[in-house]
Amino acid sequence: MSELGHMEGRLAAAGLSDIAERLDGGARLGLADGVRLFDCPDLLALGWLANRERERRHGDRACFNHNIRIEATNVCVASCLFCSFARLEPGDEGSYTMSLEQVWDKLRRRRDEPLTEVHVVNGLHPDLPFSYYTDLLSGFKRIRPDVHLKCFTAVEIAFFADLYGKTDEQVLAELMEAGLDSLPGGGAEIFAERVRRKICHDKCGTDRYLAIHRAAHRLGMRSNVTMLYGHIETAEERVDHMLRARALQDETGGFQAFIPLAFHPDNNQMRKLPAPTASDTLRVHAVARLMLDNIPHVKAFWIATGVEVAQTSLWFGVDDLDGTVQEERIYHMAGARTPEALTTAAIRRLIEAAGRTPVERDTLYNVVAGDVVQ
Ligand code: V47
Repeated sequence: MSELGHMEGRLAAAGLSDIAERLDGGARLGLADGVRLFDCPDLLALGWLANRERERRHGDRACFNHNIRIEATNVCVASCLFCSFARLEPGDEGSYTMSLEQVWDKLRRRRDEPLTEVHVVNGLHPDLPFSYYTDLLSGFKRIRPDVHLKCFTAVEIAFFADLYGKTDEQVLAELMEAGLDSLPGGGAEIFAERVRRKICHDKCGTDRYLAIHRAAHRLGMRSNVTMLYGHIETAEERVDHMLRARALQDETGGFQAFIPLAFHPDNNQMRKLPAPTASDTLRVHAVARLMLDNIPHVKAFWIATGVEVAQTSLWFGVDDLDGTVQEERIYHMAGARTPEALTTAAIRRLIEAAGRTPVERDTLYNVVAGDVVQ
């Protein structure tokens, strides 16, 4: 039997033939299809389908980014059950807020490195002036005007608007004026209201998260969208999350990447839950590739998935491994045993060893000069 014939038999046995045919005809998958994909017992059949879509878009390329992560404060007024990073009050044990000089120093120390992105995520600090954030951005641009600033989740934007008495659009416009280039995808968690009420009831809700991304796209910025999985959400709620992201993407086209984030249970209020398994992680990335026909990239954030699973995911729908990262606290405080940084050479080696072709990209997915696209 030919390999294709073998796979057709396998897809039929897994009950996925009709989905494969509809994908071939360019049809979109719906909620019930997504739930069937999650329920499918044959992980390799699911992966084969996702890999087919991945290779149609990206061939054998896998991209990564030379970036750094900065978390300027972990003081946070929100009480998300999954979070191990936040400290409620400025004086609480383990809380910190960097001075602007300390924040800028993180970039100054890497002034000569060919990094292309700074990714900033913070707690929701109740006492800082708005100028802390605008100065943070303009200071970065003074140090390295060429570096792309991907800063502040939609949840932070909503918090700034409420705290400083501005509209969401005003906040975005003023931050852009100071140097903001795009929004990261954090804060999405699970869009279904049932889950949000339980795990993150006191921060920006789903409609506002999506409205802020819509506004950012209208202002000309790009952004990402994440999904925190492996806690109390159902398969249906995962697919619903993907469909809400897909619907906004139909409107604006502004999302670049969908990023599933594996829940890490250490040191937070959901610590009794087990961490998602490797096969669940591969499944979530594969289903995302199949549901999200309009979002170009599916990213495995290697800090969250683990390096080995991130590498394997390159055959399960994933075409992007995020970046070098350098310093990461949110996952490491929640029990991640991944390294805190990878060099670009190490990421390239991982990608090549997985049988893919590494391509260094910038935040907007331009190939970085000097890298070659085959
Ligand atoms: O929104 C927090 C998640 C997110 C835990 O846009 C946790 O390129 C698992 O959004 N276990 C912030 N996850 C990080 C983020 C991100 C990461 C990489 C790339 C991009 C991008 C964005 O981290 C939060 C939350 O969903 N998170 N605590 C935890 N215990």
